[in-house]
Amino acid sequence: MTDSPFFSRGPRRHVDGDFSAEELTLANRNSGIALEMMRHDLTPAGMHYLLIHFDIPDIDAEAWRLNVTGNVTSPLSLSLAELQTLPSRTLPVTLECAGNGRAGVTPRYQSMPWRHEAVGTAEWSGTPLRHILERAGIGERTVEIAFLGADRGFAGGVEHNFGWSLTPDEALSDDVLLCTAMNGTPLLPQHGFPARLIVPGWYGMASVKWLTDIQVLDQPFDGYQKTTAYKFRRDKDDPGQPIDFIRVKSLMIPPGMPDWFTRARLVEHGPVELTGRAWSGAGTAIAKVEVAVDDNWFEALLEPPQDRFAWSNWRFTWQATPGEHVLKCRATDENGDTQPLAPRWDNSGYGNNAVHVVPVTVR
Ligand SMILES: Nc1nc2c(c(=O)[nH]1)N[C@H]1C(S)=C(S)[C@@H](COP(=O)(O)O)O[C@H]1N2
Ligand SMILES: [Mo]
Repeated sequence: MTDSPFFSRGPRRHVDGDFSAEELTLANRNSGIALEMMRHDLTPAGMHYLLIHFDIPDIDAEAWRLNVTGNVTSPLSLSLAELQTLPSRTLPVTLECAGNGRAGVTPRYQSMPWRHEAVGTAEWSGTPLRHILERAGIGERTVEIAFLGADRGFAGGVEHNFGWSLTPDEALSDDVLLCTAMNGTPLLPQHGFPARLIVPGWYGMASVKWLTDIQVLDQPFDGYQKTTAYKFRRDKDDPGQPIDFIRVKSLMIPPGMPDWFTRARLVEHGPVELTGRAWSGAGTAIAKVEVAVDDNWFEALLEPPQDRFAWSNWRFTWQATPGEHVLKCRATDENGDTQPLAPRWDNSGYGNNAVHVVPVTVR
């Protein structure tokens, strides 16, 4: 981590109302899922949300190497072809950005202004990371394993490559994959080509894209994203709590048809099939999903997930009557954690898992 005289902390602050040009620029670079595409169990790659902090690096797959260094018996430098000879697994995984819902936290922290759309589920294929770590032989005094991407830039006045770290126990799970494919095809440049980490059950920041370096450390990783950026904080002076697992959440596919500009919804009266997705972190299953019509709550029908780390489908038939209505959905997971009715405060707008509210007009 290099402190830099350039781009020091900058003018980020908490605001109400209008979005700044900086937020607009980030919103144009980092697209979200169109909520109606939650109809698919697997999100097509072109509809999966994107979060790219710096620039998408220009990587030549032939020259690319994955270097494993530090506290290991045999440092490695693997080519893509060598990586692809290792045992492979495919897992459907729901990824969500920790900043999803930030625009709903008031006052709003100036960053990527996500509303609801920073989520998607893809089938990720690659080798369980443990095969690489076992080959390198991690030393006994290992405290953390750091993962660095090829992308470099500034945040909070600190110049760094995007990076994250896990403890050896976390990294040696058979579910943590070093992926070279998404939905059965090579990674797109924007999703981390040629290889990325997928850490199921964690918010997206752990799944480092454009991976080039694995550093086995006998002390905690000092990377900016881990030590500074991704912390739950009450205010800027709060040392904060580390962000890890995805919080329980559900979203509804907005029913009926939209008004182009406002996205307001018009629904025909009579039976309306409401449907959506629910998920939680750390492989915790969803126990129930409830739907509210004008604050009267009903239990929805919950389908089993495709897999432990993938979202579940839910549905509920609503007898829609003419007039204005407010629909909501709320998930509860097997730990008994449930979504709050209003956003919880976080200084950077992280982890907002408040219920999804969808106003509709019925004719
Ligand atoms: N190298 C690198 N990895 C990264 C990021 C990044 O900017 N650079 N963004 C992270 C964040 S915050 C999220 S939410 C996920 C998003 O993955 P996706 O763009 O493939 O959906 O990637 C993570 N991995
Ligand atoms: Mo993210």
